[in-house]
Parts: sequence; structure tokens; C-alpha cells
Amino acid sequence: MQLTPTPEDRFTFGLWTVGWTARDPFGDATRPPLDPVTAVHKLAELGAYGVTFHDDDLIPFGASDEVRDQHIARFRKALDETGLAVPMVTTNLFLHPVFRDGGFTSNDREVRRFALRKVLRNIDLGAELGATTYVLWGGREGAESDAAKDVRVALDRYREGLDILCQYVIDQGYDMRFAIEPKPNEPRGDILLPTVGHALAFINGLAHPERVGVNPEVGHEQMAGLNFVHGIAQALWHGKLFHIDLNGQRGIKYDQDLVFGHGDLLNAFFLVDLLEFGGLNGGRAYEGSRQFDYKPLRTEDMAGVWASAAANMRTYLSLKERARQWRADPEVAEALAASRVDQLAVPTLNPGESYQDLLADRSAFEEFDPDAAAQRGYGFVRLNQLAVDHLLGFRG
Ligand code: GLT
Ligand code: MN
Ligand code: MN
Repeated sequence: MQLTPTPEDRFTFGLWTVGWTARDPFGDATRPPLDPVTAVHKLAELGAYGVTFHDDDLIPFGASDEVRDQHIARFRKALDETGLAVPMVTTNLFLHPVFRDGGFTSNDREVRRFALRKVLRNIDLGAELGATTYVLWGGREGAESDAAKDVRVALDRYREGLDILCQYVIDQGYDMRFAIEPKPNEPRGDILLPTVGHALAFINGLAHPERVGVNPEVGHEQMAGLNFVHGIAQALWHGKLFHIDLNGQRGIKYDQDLVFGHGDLLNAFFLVDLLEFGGLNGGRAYEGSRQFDYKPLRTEDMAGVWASAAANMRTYLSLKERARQWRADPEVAEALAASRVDQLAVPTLNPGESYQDLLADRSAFEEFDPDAAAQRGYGFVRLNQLAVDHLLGFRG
């Protein structure tokens, strides 16, 4: 069993994850700031494929052009030394007080114009570093009072912002797509585009919908009580899974950003199974980075930070191995068939059959015995228990 990560596994970490100093609303930082250059070297040592960042993770907000260039040069050198990629970048539109009412949807037009400029500038940097995905997490785009924000016009402004960004990357000839990251709440009482489903619907109304997809995060969907595997499957179905943020969450509460698998482990198992083996002929269903967007627990020191970074990757690879064994188990194959999982792939009408033919088919209705069909169980519990047995190491 190969539990040591390599760049082929495509694991990435945001600078803000391992670099989180653990300041929370109730307490000061428990760890020192982490130099991005150290982060790059350490992540490469641990077997990561890439690193991602917000503009402000790399370059302090408000830095002069000269200082900015110095930070970029040091970072670039570290990337060259380690071979770490930058597949994704994003913008911080939430930390500075100027964004107290959001960026693209702030009621203050000057703030909206500033936010757009901040994003456009960082898109250029991302393109220079080879990033092909640009994440938009609108944590401050929202409200606490229903009087504060006309949601319909806020969505107009959100769309205006996205349309401008898309036009910009098209005009620049950048190979870059955007991924909206939904979250239901925190830091705002209610955040716009709160779930994967809301974001998917919004994308349809954009000028360049083909350029925009989603970056779902495990904990964000689970904060809303939703099934993450279902959300990911639907995003894949729409061809919109452009990026993914993996972590752990234990139920409907504040955003915990735990290590991947340290929340709903069974859901994480089925998620890895879907990503790695849910494609055509059992191959990968998703080819992009597997990003860990977690926060090392505030209780941990720097050694604990690196142990938790490694834990994310180890959990993913363990689940991948368990999923491989689950798929190869003949009893699982038999149980899947007994549950008629494969039958769902058969179209409900025959090839060439019309609804008129269905209406004429007496066996479908007049002669169909619903009471007899109702007797047939589906065996889903057995199937689920086989997954649990595999997960716990009692099979395979
Ligand atoms: C922030 C948020 C994450 C987002 C990051 C991208 S920033 O830490 O909690 O979920 O992915 O902006
Ligand atoms: Mn989160
Ligand atoms: Mn995230």
C-alpha cells in the first residue's frame, strides 16, 4: 500500500492553511507567522504537488511595487528550487476593513471598483506563475439584515464582476478558468451563492459560463447539512468541477476546517471513490488538484502543523486504497447488482420509444402490479455495511 504522497497525486495546500497563526475570535495567535518560502520547501518535502495563495498571503496588503516584486522573486525562486506548481490563485477580499460589506457586491461602488482592480492585478500574477484556475470565495459578499442588501441587484453586480474578469482573461489570452467557492455563512450572517447548487444556477446567467465552474469545500456544504458527495456528483454532471477544497467538518456548526477525513469519514470514503474511480471505466472522474483547505488545530505547534499537513494526504491515500479494494471485492460487485445500482444507467424508455409508446404499453401500467414490486427490497444496508467493513479494514 502506497501511503507516501508524490506530485502525481496532485495534492496542493493554500499558503493560508499551514500558515494560519491560529488567531480566532476568542484568542490570539498560538503560532508564529510562516514564511511562504519555508512553506514551499516544507510542502515539497512532504510530497505535495503544488501551493496556492491569496495575493495578501504572499505580498502584504498595500506593499509598494518594489517590495511586491521582492516577495514574488523570493517565492518564484523557492518554486524553481522545489518544482512545486502554482495551479490556482485567489484574492483576499475579506480581511481588510475596506471589505466589511464585501468586494464585488459591496453597497459602496468605490469599494467594488477597488475589489475588481485587486483581482485583475492578481490574475496577472497567477497567469505569470502558470495558474489555470482562479478561485473566488466571496466570504464577505452577503448580509446580516434583509434590509441591507437587495439580493437581486447584488447578484447583478456579482455577474457584472464575473463578466469583466472573464472578458479580461479572454482578451489577455490567459489559459485560466474561474471557480466559485460557495459557503452558507461565516463570516457574513448569510453569504451570497451559499451552496454548490446556488452557484451552478448563477453560472448559467453569465456572459461566459464556459469559463466559470465551482470550487466546493467539504465543510461548507456540510455546514448547510448537505451531502458533499451528492454536491460533487452534480458539479461533475454539469462539467463544472473546476477545483475542490478538501477538509473535515463535524455537523452543522462553525466552519471547522479540520483535517480531511477527521469529520464524516464514510462520506470522505465515497468522495475519494468518486473522484478516483468514478470516471468512465473506473478511472479518475476529476483530473484537477486535490487541494487541502484546512486549518491546523490551534492547539498545535509547528511540528503539529506539518504532521497535520501530512495527515491530510495520508488520509486521502488510505481512502483511495480502501476504495480500490471495495471496487475489486466480488461480494461488493454482487451486492451492487443485487441493489440494482447498475440498472439506473438504463434509460427508462427503450431506444426509439416515445411517450406515446409508453402510454400504449399495458405492461407499464394496466398490467403492472405495484404491490408486488413494492415487496422488493433494495439491499442498501448490506451495501453500506460492506463499505464500512472495507473502511475499517475487515475486508480486502
Ligand atoms: C478562506 C476560506 C476558504 C477559501 C479561501 C480562498 S480563504 O480561508 O475559509 O474556504 O477557500 O479564498
Ligand atoms: Mn472552510
Ligand atoms: Mn476553501
